[in-house]
Amino acid sequence: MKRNILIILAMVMAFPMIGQDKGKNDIRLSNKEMANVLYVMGQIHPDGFTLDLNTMRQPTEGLMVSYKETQNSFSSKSIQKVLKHARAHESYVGGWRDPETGLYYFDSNRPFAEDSLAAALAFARENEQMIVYSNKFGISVKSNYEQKDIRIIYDCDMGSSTDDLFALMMLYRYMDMKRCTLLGVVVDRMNRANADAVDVMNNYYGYPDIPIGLEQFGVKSPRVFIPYHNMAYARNIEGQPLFKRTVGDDGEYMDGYKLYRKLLATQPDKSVTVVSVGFVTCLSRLLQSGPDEFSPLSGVELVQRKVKEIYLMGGVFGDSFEHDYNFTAAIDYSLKFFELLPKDIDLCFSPGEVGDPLYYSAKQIIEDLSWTDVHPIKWIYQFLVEDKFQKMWDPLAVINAVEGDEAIHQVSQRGWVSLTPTGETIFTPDPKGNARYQLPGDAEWSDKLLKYIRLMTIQH
Ligand SMILES: [Ca+2]
Repeated sequence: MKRNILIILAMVMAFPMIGQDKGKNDIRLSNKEMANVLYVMGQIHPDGFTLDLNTMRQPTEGLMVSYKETQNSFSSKSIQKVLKHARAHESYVGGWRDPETGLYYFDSNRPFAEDSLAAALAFARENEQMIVYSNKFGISVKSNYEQKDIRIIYDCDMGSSTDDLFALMMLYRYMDMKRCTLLGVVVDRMNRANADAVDVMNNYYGYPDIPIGLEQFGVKSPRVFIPYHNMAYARNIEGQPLFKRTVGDDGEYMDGYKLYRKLLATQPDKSVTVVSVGFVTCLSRLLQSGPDEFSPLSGVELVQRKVKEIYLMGGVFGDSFEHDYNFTAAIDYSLKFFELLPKDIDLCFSPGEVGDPLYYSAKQIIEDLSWTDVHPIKWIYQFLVEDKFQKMWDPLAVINAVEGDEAIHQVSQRGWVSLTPTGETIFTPDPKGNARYQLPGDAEWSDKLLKYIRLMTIQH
């Protein structure tokens, strides 16, 4: 009996990465022997483990959610109950140690495919579980979030870096999970091709009717990192358009600031969250606007009444010497934005240095989109760039806006931010201030955040 347990443990330890062998194991263990194995597994893996009882392997793919029925099963005594449940269900047992109490918990797990995060989260919520665990990425996704009425206008400089596309992808995923409503997308980089790219994304991700606005008088000839503006017009070998669009070649886009006015006018007071990950040109023109067909209010009055908070990708704070791009590239608009913005609107800045370590390589992007041959972001990496990486700056503002400060490594104390004519952002601490900024995380935090974004990429 002892020999069997030792053999099994040696297998589990020697081949933890081989999870594909679905055949049942030849060595059959009694409940008592299996309980011993699980107990020892817990001792060997203080940070947790998952074991497929059929293969005696630790799975390397899939999402895991614990069943409510085996909740609060800790110590060796409860293993039999967990084992019985697991054998009657999918035969997965997980173990983890609660760092607060020091108790080691065992539970019966239900597996989900790695690309079924929304379903796994829904099951976790039904089962009152706090997390969904990804075997592939080794990260936990919080499931016990509060479902809030978050109404977002996403304002981006689509058409240069691909992080704007990934941040938009995250917003669709959050909508799939009913965590926010995307009211509209404002493109603050001129050229209708950039708005057409958003039209493609809306259609690809199943939200074809989200309105799109486009900047008409913004930054002249801004820097372009990856010239993907022709993505919307890609065709297959037969000459047919690859991607569906709603607006199409003949349609028109409303001026960006006008779309802001139209959307804000119909929203409840203090209900709108703006996520601005490009230039603030449309926001600046909105603040300078007067009454129109959508609202009798001036731009400043409309923003003051309807906008609750703004998450901004940009700014340089603390010891960082990095040059800010988003504010300085449109400095006249940026100065007006800071001057006119009502002081009671909350601001949270995501400086470049927070997203700098989140390198999403072209190879990983292609790999994570291997579930399809035709995808707008994949197209860019297949045909325009081969080996560039992309720093995931913009998704950090989106994650913060939807999931709150706890999803970010740390945010600064409150204060006021002002902008100098040379583009410096000056932070003055004050508990009554309207602004805070994200602080960079350590390597482990950055790695986990990138894996979280990758997990969102593989959903479909
Ligand atoms: Ca951007």
